[in-house]
Amino acid sequence: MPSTAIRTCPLCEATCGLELTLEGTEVTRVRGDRDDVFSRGYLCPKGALFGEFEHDPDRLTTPRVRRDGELVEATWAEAYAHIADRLPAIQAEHGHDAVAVYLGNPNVHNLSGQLYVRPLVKALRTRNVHSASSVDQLPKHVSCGELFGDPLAIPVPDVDRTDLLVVLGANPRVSNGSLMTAPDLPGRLDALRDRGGRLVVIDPKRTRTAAKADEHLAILPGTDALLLSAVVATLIQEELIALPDHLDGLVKGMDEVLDQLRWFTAGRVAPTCGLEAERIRELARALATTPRACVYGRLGTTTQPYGTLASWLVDVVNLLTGHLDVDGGAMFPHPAHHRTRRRPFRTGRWHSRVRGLPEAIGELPVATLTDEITTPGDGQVRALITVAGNPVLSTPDGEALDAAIADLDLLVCVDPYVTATSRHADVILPPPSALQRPHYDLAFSALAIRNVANYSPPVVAPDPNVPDEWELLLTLAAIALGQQPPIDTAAADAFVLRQAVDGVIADPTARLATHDPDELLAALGERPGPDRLLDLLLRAGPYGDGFGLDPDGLSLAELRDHPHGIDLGPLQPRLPEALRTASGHIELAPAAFVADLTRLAGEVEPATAAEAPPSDAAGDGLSDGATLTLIGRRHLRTNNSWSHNVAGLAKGQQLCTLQLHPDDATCRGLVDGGTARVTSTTGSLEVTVEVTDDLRPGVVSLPHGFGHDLPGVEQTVARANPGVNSNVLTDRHALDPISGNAVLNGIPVEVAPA
Ligand SMILES: Nc1nc2c(c(=O)[nH]1)N[C@H]1C(S)=C(S)[C@@H](COP(=O)(O)OP(=O)(O)OC[C@H]3O[C@@H](n4cnc5c(=O)[nH]c(N)nc54)[C@H](O)[C@@H]3O)O[C@H]1N2
Ligand SMILES: Nc1nc2c(c(=O)[nH]1)N[C@H]1C(S)=C(S)[C@@H](COP(=O)(O)OP(=O)(O)OC[C@H]3O[C@@H](n4cnc5c(=O)[nH]c(N)nc54)[C@H](O)[C@@H]3O)O[C@H]1N2
Ligand code: SF4
Ligand SMILES: [Mo]
Repeated sequence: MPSTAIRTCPLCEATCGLELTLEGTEVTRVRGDRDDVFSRGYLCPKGALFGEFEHDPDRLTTPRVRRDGELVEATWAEAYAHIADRLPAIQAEHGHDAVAVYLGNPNVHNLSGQLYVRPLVKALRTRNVHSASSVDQLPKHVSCGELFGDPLAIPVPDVDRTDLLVVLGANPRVSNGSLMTAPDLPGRLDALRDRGGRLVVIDPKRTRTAAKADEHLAILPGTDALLLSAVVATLIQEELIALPDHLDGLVKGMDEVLDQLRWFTAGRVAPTCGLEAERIRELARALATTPRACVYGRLGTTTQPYGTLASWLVDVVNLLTGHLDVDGGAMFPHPAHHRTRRRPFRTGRWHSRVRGLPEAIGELPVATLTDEITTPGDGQVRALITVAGNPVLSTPDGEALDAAIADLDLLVCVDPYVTATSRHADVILPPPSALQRPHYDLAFSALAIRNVANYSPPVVAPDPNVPDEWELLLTLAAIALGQQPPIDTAAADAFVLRQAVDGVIADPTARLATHDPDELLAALGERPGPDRLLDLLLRAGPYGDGFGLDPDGLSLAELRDHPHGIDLGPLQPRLPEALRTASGHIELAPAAFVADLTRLAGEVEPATAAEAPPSDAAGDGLSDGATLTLIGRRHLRTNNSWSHNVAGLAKGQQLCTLQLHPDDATCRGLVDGGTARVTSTTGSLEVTVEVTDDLRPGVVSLPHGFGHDLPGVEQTVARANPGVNSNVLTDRHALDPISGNAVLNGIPVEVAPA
């Protein structure tokens, strides 16, 4: 008899509800859950193939251990013993920093990753913590950390109520949204236009989102901060600045920001942006005069040389046009879980050993991991633990990293596949199927355009002989602390819970400050694993039952009774309550940001731009006939590096092509379907050409996450149609200097027939 189960999709940030049909443990059909309070039945091609992701025959079900050079199957005990033999010894001999960690994107889609990676990182006591954040959204964290005092207080566009949405460097019709959790963004963008609203897309490419917009501005890569500065300069010139009433008197540094940005007039910057000045001015006027309007910036604005400035200026523009923390503007979500109040935000609490790059949100830029592995000296990295990451394909200068990790003394990968990265592993620890674990979106409920809470219990009973991902992470933590496996993970979990309870009670902003920790522990009961921690966070959270304070409030039990989720309503204004700055104000003019405006201004002066190193010369992206500017793209049927093995998704299509404008193709003798050689200062590759006028002349596009033909990769479908690793072309020395985020867009390349 088939059974059905309701579950939130873990494959992207949209958090759609899935209705799964199962025969035994096998998913035989997936539909959108029409009763889901947020997604209302929406489903994309990836979600529809959720079952194929889970049942992929290449997924590992037992650990692998390297013996005589070969990655062979091993028992869990053997795999753990292998790690216990080496990991503590490496740290004892070479110091804690000799072990680095890389945390990949799927951790954020996984309750175990969200709750148990931190204990592992703490146990390792290393400064060499890296994650996919520094090839993604780190500039936004740093910008919000400085402005609002909380790197996780990220305003999201109130898509359902806005009448003008300006999208910079994002393609939500394909990505389904990022730092903007909303199922069915295609439908929501249609609805915006149906109610008479306008969508403006600013992107070097006429993307699917741009093609369906009211206006598309084909900006040159890397010039968003200039464009946004010119919007502010126009607001100043035309006296259009009007803060939201409730924020008057709450903003510090406003005069300084205005003084600094006045110079960046539309007339001055427009040629560098590749746009007409008047269109920038019109954009400023439209933002200022539309009562419900919002600017939203995403990946194209963060993975570039001015990532922090662009992220900052998005919020500056929203504030100055009266749209920050206001209905229909950019608003702060209020998720259901308790979030511990952090110390005042600060970057640079430590620096990377080799390049002296500053820490941000507890991590160092992954772009410098190769340097830390290959540069001898005290503190050299000799071991690496990856959890849900594939840095060889997803971080800059992938070839150099590939070579570096091959020489490590120990590589442990927590991953279900033998990938471009984990092929070098000494031990691979595969997590169980997503069907066997509970799901709750701690990260994405804090970025959602409505306040929603939705819990999914495991669909398939966990196998008692296979560790769940949280057990695996706690085992690694215990090993790092010198314990010998087998580890009592229930005891380790009790310790983690005790710390979490103490943390909640110690938090002066928590509702439970006067509670007795033992009472809370007793109320949470004896059930190790993420459910219990989640229950604590929900009950202590703003809508929670407060362990008796509000009997009608939220708890895990309450969510279990609502399998389609609980809608907690539209976003509400949250300032000043959500501010965590020391001053209690919005700090609009962080010193480092203001200082970086000098570099930005240098992009405008042709004489200065000419002196900048090529990787920083983003403003000079206008095609000079020889050098082209490379950007990336996503496809509806991909998910970073790890969806290409799902046969039903890939469908044998050639998705990894170099897209370029017909004029750029013709003058180089390139034809559609032919092969081009693409060369940057870092590397070179050959790739199939796709000629399209979707790109503006001078800009070419190549997706990331491909390149699955390296020796040893065990992804049969992906290998058959491997594509190329675009990060062979990206430079690990090209960073946004404030955040340390890698520059993955706007790469100067030469393109010629192969
Ligand atoms: N050039 C270029 N590079 C980019 C980007 C770009 O636009 N251009 N985008 C960047 C962005 S935004 C991101 S987020 C990064 C992503 O970079 P990564 O996070 O390094 O890469 P993913 O491809 O997401 O790899 C995830 C790995 O997690 C494994 N995995 C999947 N599910 C689970 C699970 O439940 N548990 C565990 N333990 N493992 C799991 C997969 O098998 C895969 O090996 O790439 C970045 N790199
Ligand atoms: N189908 C699918 N969905 C995904 C993913 C996936 O791999 N596949 N990955 C997920 C992840 S990890 C993330 S982080 C999100 C990302 O979500 P988005 O940010 O929406 O995704 P991208 O398609 O990378 O959009 C970036 C856009 O920026 C443009 N761009 C490049 N350089 C510049 C520039 O300098 N300025 C401006 N204005 N635009 C520029 C590119 O042309 C591109 O259209 O998507 C998520 N969703
Ligand atoms: S849009 Fe994202 S969350 Fe929704 S079904 Fe597709 S992959 Fe899953
Ligand atoms: Mo990402």
